[in-house]
Amino acid sequence: MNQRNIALLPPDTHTGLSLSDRKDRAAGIPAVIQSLAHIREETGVLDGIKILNKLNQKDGFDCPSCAWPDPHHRSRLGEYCENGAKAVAEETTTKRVDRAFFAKHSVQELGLWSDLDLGKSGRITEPFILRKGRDHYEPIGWDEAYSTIAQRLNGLSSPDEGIFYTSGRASNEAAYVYQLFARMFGTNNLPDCSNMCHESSGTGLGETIGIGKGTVSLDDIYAAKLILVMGQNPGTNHPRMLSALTKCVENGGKIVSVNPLPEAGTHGFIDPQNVKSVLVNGTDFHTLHVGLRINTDVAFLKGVMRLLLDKEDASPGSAFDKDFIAGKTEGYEAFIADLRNTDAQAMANICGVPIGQLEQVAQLVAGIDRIIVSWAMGLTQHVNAVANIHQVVNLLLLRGAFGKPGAGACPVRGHSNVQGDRTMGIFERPSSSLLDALDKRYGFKTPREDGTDVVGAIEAMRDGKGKVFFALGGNFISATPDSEVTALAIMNCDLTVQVSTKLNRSHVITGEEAIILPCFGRSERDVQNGKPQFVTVEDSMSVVHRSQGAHEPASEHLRSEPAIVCELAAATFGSKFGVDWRGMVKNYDLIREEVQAVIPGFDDYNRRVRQPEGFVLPNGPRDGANFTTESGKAHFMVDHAPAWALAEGEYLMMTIRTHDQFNTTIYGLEDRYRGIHGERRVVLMHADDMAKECLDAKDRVDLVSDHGRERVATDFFVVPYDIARGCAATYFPEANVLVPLELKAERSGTPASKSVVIRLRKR
Ligand SMILES: Nc1nc2c(c(=O)[nH]1)N[C@H]1C(S)=C(S)[C@@H](COP(=O)(O)OP(=O)(O)OC[C@H]3O[C@@H](n4cnc5c(=O)[nH]c(N)nc54)[C@H](O)[C@@H]3O)O[C@H]1N2
Ligand SMILES: Nc1nc2c(c(=O)[nH]1)N[C@H]1C(S)=C(S)[C@@H](COP(=O)(O)OP(=O)(O)OC[C@H]3O[C@@H](n4cnc5c(=O)[nH]c(N)nc54)[C@H](O)[C@@H]3O)O[C@H]1N2
Ligand SMILES: [Mo]
Repeated sequence: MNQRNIALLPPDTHTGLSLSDRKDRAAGIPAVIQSLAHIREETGVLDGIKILNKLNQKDGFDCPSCAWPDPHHRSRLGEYCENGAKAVAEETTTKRVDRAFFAKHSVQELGLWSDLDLGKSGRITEPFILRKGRDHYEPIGWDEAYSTIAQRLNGLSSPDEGIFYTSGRASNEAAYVYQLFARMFGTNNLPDCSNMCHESSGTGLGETIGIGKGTVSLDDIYAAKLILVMGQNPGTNHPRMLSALTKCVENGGKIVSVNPLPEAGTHGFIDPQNVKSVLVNGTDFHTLHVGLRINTDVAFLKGVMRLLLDKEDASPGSAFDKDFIAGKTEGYEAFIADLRNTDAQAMANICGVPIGQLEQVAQLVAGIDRIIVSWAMGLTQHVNAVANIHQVVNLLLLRGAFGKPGAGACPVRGHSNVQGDRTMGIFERPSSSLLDALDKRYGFKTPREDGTDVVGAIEAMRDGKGKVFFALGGNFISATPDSEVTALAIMNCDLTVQVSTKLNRSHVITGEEAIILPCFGRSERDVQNGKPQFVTVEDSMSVVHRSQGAHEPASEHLRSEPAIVCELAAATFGSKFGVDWRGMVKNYDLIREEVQAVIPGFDDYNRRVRQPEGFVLPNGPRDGANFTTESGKAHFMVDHAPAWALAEGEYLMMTIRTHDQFNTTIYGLEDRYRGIHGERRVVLMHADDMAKECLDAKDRVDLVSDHGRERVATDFFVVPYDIARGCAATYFPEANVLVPLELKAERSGTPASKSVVIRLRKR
């Protein structure tokens, strides 16, 4: 147990709140000004522009921000957005966390810093170790670091006491060798950020269409007649999606947003790179905004489908694609029987919206098959999140909206290579076909028992069953639910290791001993054995392509992620498995040859990925409505719509991102589109609810969640906002302390961080 006296939570100090009107259109010139301001401050103007010119270009590097795909024709003016530029500024900062930094600041002191200040301290320059009983990190050589970790791992009484976390920025090459390393070590304990993110999408899609991935391409977005954007804030989190939505609207498509908040990017877009767009104040997307309550999407979708059924009854063939349903699906009868018992008005009441809005959506849906539903965390982070995905698929199946241009399911991934990491085998519940392929290739017996996911890993560490925690990127402490519980769990470990670029809270709240292994960022040049290397990634639409940085690394002592994993494997296993780990480090083509031999869809990997646009992985449902379920048919699913049931004084809280952060990395304090400036400890509430609670704007409250025991997030400002009544919104990660570990999605295990019941306590 780490006995250091470290603050378990970040400080609750205030930075100063000011409010302005919210925007109903995203981007425009302010976006350009903001990107340049971050680049100027962190990187310097000349270097910054040079690096940005390589961002998302065919010969350049993949943006480390989101997983939105690149269009065929890349703009030479810049194929990136404001938040991509901020991510690059953050990575290419000229500030450094070096020996002098750690000599000056103890971990106890760093524990009192905000996430913003920790992140802004700069790039880590060499490996560091926090030895048992010491309060300061000290430098350690790479070889000693590897052998220390290997020794600890080899000393565990069972391989399952090792936990190997991955954040979704790791390349395919790093991810492949990492999962191989963990399985050769003897465990499937491979939790990843996906467990907290799109796990519910993967589970829900797998159960219905047989593949846990989206089924659309960018061309489909351009060709769609209707896109339902559900539980997603693309203006902030996937800004380049707005260019695609603009094309859709210009081609006559309609956009409906379904969200408790009216987010700027789903209402309109001013393309800052297009003079005409700036002059005419952009493109209006605003077909319809359904401002439903949090976690009422099942009710919304069932209500719409009930209205479609009424249309179909009144005029057969007008609302359902009967041929598609008969030929391609099963479970229709049970689904329709349930729908007949569903009252559309009751569903509208649960959502807290007029039934007329559901009728409008049903009207838009009936008669067209070019329908796409896109979604992100608003659908996946609830207890019944998997049901949300089922109902999305049901709607698409009724219209036969699979395997056709302009149609399909579009879960918009978060981290830039989170989808690729899964394809490479980062999964705590691997398929037996993957394990069989590994056994065959390497002649060893892979562990067959499922490993722990994120929540399971926290429980294991809390209960003394997880002893060495290794993180390939990310910020486990701040990203996970129940911050105090998680902090104590991590502190219960013997050793925690972070492979990272920048400092974060996971370097401060650690096991008894802690090691930091600093790595290259995406934008940086990776030369091995005198030869420049590239890595590969998979975007949200299953396109696998190259990423090659060109910028001088932040320090000469950094290593690449594939090199770190391979060196660690060599130190841990010696020559045991006969794998040429060091050979793979010298030439990443050799890693890709391993991938090709084990993972389906990667034939001729090294040649195909050198094509300027990479290649697209096979996807049955997308490539002709060939569902990859056991029966070959897509399944209609029956799910119950949870009632809206809160006691007096209770609110349902979602934790969301501001416009000025990447997950736990805080870029600044501006939530520009929402008109909230200078402060992150805010709780957004409807004015009527505030009046009910006798609260005025900027009043200070503690937020209390009573799930099993009392959890408190202290000192938040109340902000009146255009949010559904009965709902509240706070920012992630400040409010994670309120998310109970045991509150998670059924079957996918995703923390329900958008469904936390809270009360307010006035200060
Ligand atoms: N700049 C930037 N880009 C990012 C990230 C970032 O932090 N910053 N993070 C990346 C990652 S890892 C991810 S996963 C994605 C996240 O992308 P998003 O999912 O867009 O991010 P959130 O801020 O969590 O927003 C969720 C949205 O869902 C809505 N919502 C919440 N609950 C419900 C509900 O019950 N029903 C419906 N219909 N809507 C609901 C919220 O109002 C909000 O608009 O973005 C990726 N891209
Ligand atoms: N309450 C609440 N909690 C949430 C969410 C929510 O909406 N609400 N969202 C969840 C979601 S969707 C996700 S994906 C998770 C995110 O969980 P994580 O992926 O664990 O967290 P990040 O904040 O993305 O990780 C940031 C850190 O990654 C490191 N890093 C940056 N670039 C690199 C790189 O190139 N290589 C390496 N090795 N390290 C790098 C830096 O040190 C940085 O501090 O959080 C989840 N937690
Ligand atoms: Mo995510």
